[in-house]
Amino acid sequence: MKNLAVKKKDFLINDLSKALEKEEFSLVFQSKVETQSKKIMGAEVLLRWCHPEYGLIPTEQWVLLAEANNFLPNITRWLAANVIKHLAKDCFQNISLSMNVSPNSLDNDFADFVLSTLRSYDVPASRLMLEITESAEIINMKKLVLVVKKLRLAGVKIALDDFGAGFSSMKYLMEIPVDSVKIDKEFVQKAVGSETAKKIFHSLVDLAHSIKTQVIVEGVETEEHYTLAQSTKTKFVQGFLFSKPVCFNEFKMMIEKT
Ligand code: G
Ligand code: MN
Repeated sequence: MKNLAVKKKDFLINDLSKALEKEEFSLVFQSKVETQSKKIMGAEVLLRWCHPEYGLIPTEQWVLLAEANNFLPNITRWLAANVIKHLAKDCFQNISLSMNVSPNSLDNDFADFVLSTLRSYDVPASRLMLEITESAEIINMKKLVLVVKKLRLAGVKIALDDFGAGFSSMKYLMEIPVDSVKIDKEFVQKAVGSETAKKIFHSLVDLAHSIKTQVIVEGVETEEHYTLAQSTKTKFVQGFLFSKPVCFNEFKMMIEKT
């Protein structure tokens, strides 16, 4: 006998397999802000899945199911195509956009798809950033490094996401050539109340800078977090202090005002 949670999970997997064709995914945009000027220079584009019956499903929940059931590569392609379409819009001319990619969806076919879509929309590759998440274990590091090199050679920017939070951050940083690291939100947040955490936060930023990698501080929710990020001379900040993830129209209004 299956319990209700398992039953619900089975339903969700089945529904998730059809969510793309049923157009149940939407995009939200969270500003990335230049640290000193507070000017919006881009956004991270995030996916939201609105289930017809259960409503908004928390991302952590469906991403795990999608990863385990091999739906993620198709969903990631759909996201990439839509991000690039948005980059081609007039209102986004001076904006860069980033998106999350699980390392195991980042294969050669995906890279070719991204590069040909960029070409067909005549969008410079440097306006797209792929954030490699540490959520899944990397199955084939050698292959991943080749794909990352190919994308970077074409101009696409690569970031290491949630840096410092997982077990493999340092290994990833040693093996994968990246343009940016996004320091996991926990570091700036904990740094406010603890001298030790503050030192760790500074060390992570210094480490990234010392290997000529740009830093984006995530999870900036308060003025205190912002002051701390500012003190490290990191280039970009992201977090609820500036904006939560918002729909296209709202984000468009925000960049018009900036
Ligand atoms: O892991 P990744 O960097 O892709 O994180 C994106 C997620 O982090 C989004 O779901 C977004 O809502 C959340 N997020 C963004 N800014 C903040 C913040 O300032 N505080 C918290 N708690 N979550 C945030
Ligand atoms: Mn991210």
